[in-house]
Amino acid sequence: MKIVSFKTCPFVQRVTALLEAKHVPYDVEYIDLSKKPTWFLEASPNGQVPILITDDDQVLFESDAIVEYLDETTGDPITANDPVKKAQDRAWSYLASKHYLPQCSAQRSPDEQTLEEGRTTLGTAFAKIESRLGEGPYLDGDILGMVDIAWLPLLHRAAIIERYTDFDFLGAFPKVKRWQEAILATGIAEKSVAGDFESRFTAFYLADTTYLGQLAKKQSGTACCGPTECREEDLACCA
Ligand SMILES: N[C@@H](CCC(=O)N[C@@H](CS)C(=O)NCC(=O)O)C(=O)O
Repeated sequence: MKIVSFKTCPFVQRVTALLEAKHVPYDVEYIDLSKKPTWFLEASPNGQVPILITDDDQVLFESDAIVEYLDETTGDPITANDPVKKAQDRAWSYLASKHYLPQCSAQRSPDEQTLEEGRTTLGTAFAKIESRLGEGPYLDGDILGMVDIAWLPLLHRAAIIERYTDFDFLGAFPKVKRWQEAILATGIAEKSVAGDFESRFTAFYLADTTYLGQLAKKQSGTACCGPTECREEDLACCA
């Protein structure tokens, strides 16, 4: 099977993280979203990544639908059997995915006030999942589930931002912090992205034009990798 991807897309990462968690092999084809190829526009009804092309050439789109399909058709399902738990897990997953784009926007904030507004928006979601988290290490104990996978892109990106800038979207949420550590310790986050993910991600979100970029510059004393390496229009996924 093949995932059609854009390197910094969180919706793609949710799909690839599930495949990594289930040890399922897959191919990835990266496209330039600023110059979508004709074959992609013909295949993708919403013109967005991810799409999944199955081994018998069926095209699936929308990351929610793709992860459900993949969980049903590969390895042992990690989706709950009980209909109530399954519906609850879907809803907690939706709380994550509906914050992917707000996180992208917050990371591109041009000034401190905009970044703080973004932190507040994301904070409402993190506060809700904080109240849902138990002893851990994962949301439902020892077994990594669909909800953990849905939150992984948010937690992974927050960790990178914190490492470069000391700015922490999760600072007010101790259980979410422990959960972030546990999920990152699985190695799935790194495996689910391209080898140059971090340099592309920092080039775009820690560019000189963003407030986080200025924080990163202060922390390191040097400019971050900027759009001289990666053309900004190639990276403009969630702007
Ligand atoms: N609802 C979609 C959202 C996917 C999405 O927003 N993908 C972005 C990249 S992160 C995209 O393809 N943007 C290009 C466009 O909208 O034209 C899903 O869950 O798959």
